[in-house]
Amino acid sequence: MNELFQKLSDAVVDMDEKSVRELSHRVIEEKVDAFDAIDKGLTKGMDRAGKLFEEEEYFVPELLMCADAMNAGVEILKPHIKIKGISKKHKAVIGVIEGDTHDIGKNLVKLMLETANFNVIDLGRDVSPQTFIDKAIENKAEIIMISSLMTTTMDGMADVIETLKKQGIRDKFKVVIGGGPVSQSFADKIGADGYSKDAANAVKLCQKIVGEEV
Ligand code: B12
Repeated sequence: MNELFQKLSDAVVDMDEKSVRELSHRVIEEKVDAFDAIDKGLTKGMDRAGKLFEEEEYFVPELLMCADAMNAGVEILKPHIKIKGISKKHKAVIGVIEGDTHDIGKNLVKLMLETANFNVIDLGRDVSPQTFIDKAIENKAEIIMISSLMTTTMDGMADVIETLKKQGIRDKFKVVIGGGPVSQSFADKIGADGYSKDAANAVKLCQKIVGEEV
């Protein structure tokens, strides 16, 4: 692994925004892959911070500072990501399900999709099932993308699909889900069209869904 990735990951864990900025500029100068730097460096650091939170070594303020450090790096690297894009702009709506305010992962998925030329409408967090549907209709989106980080909120994803069925419009949209407690078997159980464990694979999945595999 590139030593810069490890350093980026460490700097996120250390809440060291200044180092994250410097290292991100080095990534660009040294022509290291920007996407890998986000995926294997910054995101890895956020995952490690998450584990420290679970071990009660870090608390909410620390996590928020880690997230700020991670985002500072993402902003610098974003314009340098090279993903083979799709030819025309397919539309997706994305949001975090009702009751849930964890949006770091959702923001990364959105960023990667936009880099691949998707037109992504961000509904934010704590989004009700009906809002997902209303916004998808309003924006003529092809894909509804739902994120959930909590076992207590993930059933809201099933509500989106059930409501689509009740309203007779299930076949108008592809529903793609993701987030910590979500799995392929959960996606199958609720009848979602796709699941991805991370942002990189979410792009491949959506490209496949719109029939523009690259
Ligand atoms: C950061 C964090 C926070 C931050 C959130 C900041 C923010 N703006 O998002 C803060 C400190 C605010 C927070 C608050 C809370 N948190 Co919290 N938090 C976390 C933590 C540590 C990391 C999550 C994260 O950002 N990971 C990094 C990102 C990059 O990864 P990710 O989200 O998984 O996303 C990737 C993939 O999952 C996927 N993906 C994500 N979404 C989607 C969507 C689609 C469509 C697709 C295809 C893919 C995809 O791609 C992403 C990128 O690769 C997790 C623990 C963990 N290890 O997950 C707990 C965790 C999720 N939190 C938890 C809890 C309980 C809370 C609180 C209730 C705590 C409290 N008592 O106040 C509140 C929640 C308030 C609310 N109602 O939402 C629990 C949830 C437990 C459960 N019930 O399941 C966890 C699991 C910690 C734990 N073990 O206790 N939290």
